[in-house]
Amino acid sequence: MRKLMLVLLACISALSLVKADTILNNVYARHTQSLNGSWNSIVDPFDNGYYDYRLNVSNNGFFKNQKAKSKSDLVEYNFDTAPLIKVPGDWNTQDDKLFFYEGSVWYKKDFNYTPKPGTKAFLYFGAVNYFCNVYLNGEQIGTHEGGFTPFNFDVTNKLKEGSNFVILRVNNERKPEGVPTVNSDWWNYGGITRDVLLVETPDVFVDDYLVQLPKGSYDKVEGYVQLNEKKAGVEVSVEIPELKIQKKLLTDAEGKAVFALKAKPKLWSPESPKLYDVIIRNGEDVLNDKIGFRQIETQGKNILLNGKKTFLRGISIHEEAPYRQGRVFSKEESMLLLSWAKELGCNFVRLAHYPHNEFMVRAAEEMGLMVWSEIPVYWTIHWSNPDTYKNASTQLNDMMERDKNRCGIIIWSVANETPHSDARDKFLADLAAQVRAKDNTRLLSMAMEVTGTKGNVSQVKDYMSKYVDIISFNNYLGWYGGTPEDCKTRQWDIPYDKPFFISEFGGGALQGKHGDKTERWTEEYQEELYKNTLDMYNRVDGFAGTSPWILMDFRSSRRQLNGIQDFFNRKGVISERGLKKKAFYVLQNFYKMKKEQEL
Ligand code: GCB
Repeated sequence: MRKLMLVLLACISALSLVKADTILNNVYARHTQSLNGSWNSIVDPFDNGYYDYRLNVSNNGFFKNQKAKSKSDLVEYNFDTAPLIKVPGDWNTQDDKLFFYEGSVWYKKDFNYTPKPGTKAFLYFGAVNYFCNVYLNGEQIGTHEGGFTPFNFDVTNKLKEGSNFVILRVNNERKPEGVPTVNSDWWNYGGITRDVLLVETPDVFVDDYLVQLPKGSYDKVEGYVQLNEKKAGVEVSVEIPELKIQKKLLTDAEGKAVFALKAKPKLWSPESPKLYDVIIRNGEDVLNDKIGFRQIETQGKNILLNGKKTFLRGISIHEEAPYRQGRVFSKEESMLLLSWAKELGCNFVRLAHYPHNEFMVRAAEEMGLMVWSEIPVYWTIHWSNPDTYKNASTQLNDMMERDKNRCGIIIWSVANETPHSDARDKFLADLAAQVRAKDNTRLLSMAMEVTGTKGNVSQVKDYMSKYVDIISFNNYLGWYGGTPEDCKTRQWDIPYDKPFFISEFGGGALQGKHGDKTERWTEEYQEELYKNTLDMYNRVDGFAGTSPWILMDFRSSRRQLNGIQDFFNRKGVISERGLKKKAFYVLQNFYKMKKEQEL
């Protein structure tokens, strides 16, 4: 009975936790103080700093940052002498002992702050994997679940003049009901993996805006400016100097100013990734952005960019750093990965399997790469669990919120390789409806699977097909089933009047391992697989693009074969050390040919 009471109490206190505020749009254009750098860290496998010895959430946990006041005082932790860890950065690649670690780590950072009248302050996190409790000066200010989306808390009334400290309990244990769930094929990098910023804004400020071409139009720029408060009659302005737009607007009762302006911007495309300087102003509060304009649509089996048929010459990318491994968090590393995609001849990247950092998305846009952006609804998600759905839906919302002004993103993807069931169909249909309700200027898809094969005919028939604009599916013919030779005779039955896109194909090769084309793990096998697969799909009507799996070998706990995998998924066309495999050149040639055909 007592045990039950305690569990109930723990549940109630968990429910009363504060959730993060709405996300501050374009945070890097705001007035910020970086809290990146070295933080003190305490590894806490038993969650000793969170629960007491009866497993109740402690009200005197590590977040109090206690220090022994006298020589007889008992305090069994000390942040001041605890090892340093870098933020941003996953913990797995910073300390060998944490390579496989899944559990809690405490982080602490001291910082100075001088409150200013008429100014609000927010604590912003680019991403923390997977769950965190955030404490400021010894009090919890909120929690966040989901490892790849940003969140922030209003801390205006919680900051002190002078010295302050922020503490996080970060927990990356995989949970069956989580998003992603326990089952995945990438490294579960834990920690504060993206930037931490203290953001200052005026009391009344622009917390969101949208500037875009409305669906189907080329001579109008429309959108809105949204204040943090429901305040009517506030003057805000939208400026796009190059288009001679300088428009003053007044907010309505919701604190929102909607606009539609005549303009004929030069369109963004991979060949000419034109971005305009856009300035959103609310008195002293000024936000600068770079925004492009384009139309993306489908017509029958074609994908049209700015009204012109386009083949998506893509590659899938994990957010994993070349040479050093670990999570990518910088513009520089994002650009390195994307420059390899450019070298391949890509005009498109699939950022798998979760929202990548904002630098990656912005860099892709600047470099002329269209983007597929995805949430980690992957494999064996708990389809019938309402909390799981809420979690996925929140991640979808937050991904779309952060990147709504990125014209480079052309596809929102709501899932990857999910097994058919009624519960799954309902879950994904609801996510699809969410995308449609929020954005009609981009396409919707999800990476599906092959339904079955009879003789040499493979069929793709998925109930979700009616919800998507593009029939995307992953298929590993020649690797998980059949041989590369089978591609020569395989026929495809894809009974939809929609473009089809191969979101994944591929096979593993250890860079530098050579042999004949029938020997697994050799570059020659992978090369042959690429040749035959590309030939095969290229024969099928409606083939509108592909993002082979994958740009670079990446760490995965599932990949254990010694001497070959050593905890790397070897399906990269480039090794983790940046060395190109033979398949790289097959794909490069194919894309050269596809590009020439479009000219
Ligand atoms: C897939 C998954 C991807 C895996 C890949 C593989 O279908 O979508 O996450 O890494 O197969 O290598 O098996």
